[in-house]
Amino acid sequence: MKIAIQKNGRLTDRSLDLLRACGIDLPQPAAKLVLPATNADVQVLFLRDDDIVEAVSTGVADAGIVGQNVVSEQQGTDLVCGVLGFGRCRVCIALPRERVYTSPESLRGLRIATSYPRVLAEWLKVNHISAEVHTISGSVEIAPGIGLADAICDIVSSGSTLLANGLREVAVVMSSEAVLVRAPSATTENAAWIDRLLSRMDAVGRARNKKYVLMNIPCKQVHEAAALIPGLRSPTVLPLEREGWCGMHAVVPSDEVWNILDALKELGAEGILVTTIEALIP
Ligand code: PRT
Ligand code: ZN
Repeated sequence: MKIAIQKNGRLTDRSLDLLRACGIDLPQPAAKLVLPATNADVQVLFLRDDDIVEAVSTGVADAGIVGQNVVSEQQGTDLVCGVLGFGRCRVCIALPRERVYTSPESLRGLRIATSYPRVLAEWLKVNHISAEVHTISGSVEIAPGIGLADAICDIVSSGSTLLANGLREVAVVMSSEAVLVRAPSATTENAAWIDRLLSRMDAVGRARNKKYVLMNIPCKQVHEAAALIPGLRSPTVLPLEREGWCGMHAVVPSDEVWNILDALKELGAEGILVTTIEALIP
């Protein structure tokens, strides 16, 4: 199996981490373009993100990890088989701070600079706006300042780049995150392998927002504690050797752990362990 990921960019580390968390052992990448796994018949191909959709659509790679924004621009949406929950951003239209914006109508007749001409043209069409789309390959955010355009359409994540260039976001053209793409020519066997990879990726994604909480608690408090840590189906409750005490375990959303710990302590819980989960298969 050949899996294409970004060689050197925002998605590289998270893509490698995800493949490793799925159980594919990958050594530290050297300067090479191909990295073989040490425990499976898998090779990771390092490409520019702009080349991943083509590599997958032509079958050079069996699968790839790339931003939905790139996939949409290159009209590869049919190749997407799953969303991966990282690399989140949005493709937005931004205007110089002083320019008035009330609705997409405010963009009529403007020159809009972008590296996403197809995605932008589609949005303008849906909104029945005619505007001039200027395709530029980088540094889009400086285009209005140097008189090259009236507005831009570019990727935004925190918004600080827009702010630094005197621009403000006025409309979201698309939301994006990293996705898994699959070769249309994949054999049944390869397609099944990629399906398994995707379910492992989902399991890793689900586990990322969860912790496993274990504790000892007086048995008479188990019912009340179960309301705090309902777990997936129900918490696990086991009798302890010491009479009147139980062991209790459950999966808990990570962002609730802090508040739940205090409440469990108040119920008399002791020896509370909070651990990470590697994968969660429902
Ligand atoms: O060299 P190669 O072609 O492979 O990389 P690249 O430079 O084209 O892409 P890269 O590494 O910048 O981004 C890869 C993918 O990460 C994108 O296609 C998106 O799917 C995703 N992503 C997530 C982002 C951002 N967040 C992001 N913030 N891609 C780019 N940015 C840019 C943004 O355009 C702005 O200029 O980062 C800058 C800072 O953003 P703010 O809003 O946080 O200031
Ligand atoms: Zn790129």
